[in-house]
Amino acid sequence: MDYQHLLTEVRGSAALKTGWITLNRPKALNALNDALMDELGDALRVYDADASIGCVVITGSEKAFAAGADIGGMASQTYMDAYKGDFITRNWEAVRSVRKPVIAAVAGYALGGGCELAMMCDLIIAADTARFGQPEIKLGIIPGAGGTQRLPRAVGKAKAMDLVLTARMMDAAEAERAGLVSRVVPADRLLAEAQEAADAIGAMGLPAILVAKECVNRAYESPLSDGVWFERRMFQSLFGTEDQKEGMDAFANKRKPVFRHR
Ligand code: CO8
Repeated sequence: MDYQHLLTEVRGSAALKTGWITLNRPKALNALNDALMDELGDALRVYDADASIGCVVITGSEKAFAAGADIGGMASQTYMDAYKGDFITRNWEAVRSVRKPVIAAVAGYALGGGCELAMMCDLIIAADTARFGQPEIKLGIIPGAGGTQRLPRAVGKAKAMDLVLTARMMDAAEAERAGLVSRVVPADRLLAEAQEAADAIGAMGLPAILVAKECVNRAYESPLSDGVWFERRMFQSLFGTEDQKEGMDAFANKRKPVFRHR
């Protein structure tokens, strides 16, 4: 895939490979604009449709995962520009429609839209250099791609209010304590750690991967009783897969499963 603002590469040692996407606007600290987000949506759709891929990793540079939406591109917008041009909504939540797991590997700044992009991913692995924040209030605006909604769900109201209202940044250790990130690793281990997590996922059967992601995400969209009901039905449905037979036979016979992803 050939993009202006992204680098893409397929890597990994598991049966299902990993589709890597590196945000690549280094001079603007990977500030997000429509062109980049259109490309990101396209790359995600290509990986999602590729049967050899089990997992996607989105990363940035050592200095910035993404320092937010492109302020230069926003500065002169009027309400009508934003509304009619479908600003933010156009392709900015493409990550949400991906059925395979998406890992954000975050080093440096993940601010504003960058933090929101990371939060749209399924799990965040952070370098010890990572800094998360929703500093939009300093620009006279508020988060516009889920920051006021996903941050409180991830870290609770107290910290979310703190970050959104004061614009202060959270370092990686605080973000891990607060539950925003899954793991924190030394910066020079970040990409290897993300690949190891992706390989662990890529060793599983795809039906269970997709169903597991769907069920966990359901926890954010439904009351507990509905979510538990949905999980039970999805759990039962996996007994219709060859992978369930293979996984349990492999366990019984003390061998590694060879999943066929069906
Ligand atoms: N937009 C455009 N350019 C940016 C951005 C940005 N968000 N952030 C940094 N840059 C540019 C700088 O202008 C600078 O360019 P130049 O060299 O041409 O002057 C270059 O990147 C390097 O930046 P700095 O010199 O400022 O680097 P520092 O190390 O001194 O500071 C900071 C790094 C702290 C990250 C600082 O750049 C900063 O505060 N950036 C802005 C952070 C911010 O306010 N982010 C929120 C933006 S609003 C937003 O995200 C709305 C979200 C809407 C939804 C999005 C959905 C996904």
